[in-house]
Amino acid sequence: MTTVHEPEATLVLIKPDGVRRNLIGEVLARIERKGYKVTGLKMVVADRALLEEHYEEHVDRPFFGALCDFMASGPTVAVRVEGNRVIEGFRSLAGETNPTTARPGTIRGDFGRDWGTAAVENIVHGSDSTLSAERELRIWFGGGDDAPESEA
Ligand code: D4T
Repeated sequence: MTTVHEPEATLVLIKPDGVRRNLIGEVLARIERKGYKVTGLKMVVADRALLEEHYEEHVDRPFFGALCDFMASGPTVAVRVEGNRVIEGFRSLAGETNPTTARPGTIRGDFGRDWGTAAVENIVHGSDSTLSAERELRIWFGGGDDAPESEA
C-alpha cells in the first residue's frame, strides 16, 4: 500500500498540574488508544534554563514568568510520541489552549478548568509543527546517543 504521510514524532508534556492530579495514565491511555506509539518517556522537574529554551517564543509575553514558575512547580512527564500526522493528531486530542472553552471529549476540555492562577494550567503540551517537534524533542530528550529509538 502507498503511504501518503511519513511517520513523524512529537513532544507531549504532561504538565505539573496533570501530574499532581494523577492524570499521567489517562493521557497516555488516550494517546495509545488513538493508535500512536510512545517511544520515549521521562519524568523531570524542569529548571529555568530548560523552560526558557522551551518557551523562547513567549519570552516577552506578560505571562512568561508565571508560566515558568508553574512549569517548575513539580514534575513534568515528557513523552515522545510517533505516528502519521501525530503532531496535528495530538493537538486535536489535547483541545484548545484555554481549558474553560476547550471542547468536552478533549483532554483539556474534560480535565482542565480556570483555577484563577496567573498561568493557564491546561494539563498537556503538544508540539505545533515538525520544526517545533524536532527542537523540543532535542531540548527534553537530547539529540545524542541516549535519544530514544525510532519506531520500527
Ligand atoms: P502549549 O505550548 O502548552 O501546548 O500551549 P498552546 O500551544 O496550546 O498555547 P500557546 O503556545 O499559546 O501558550 C503556551 C503556554 O502558555 C500558557 N499561557 C498561554 C498562559 O499562561 N497565559 C496565556 O495568556 C496564554 C495565551 C499556556 C500554554
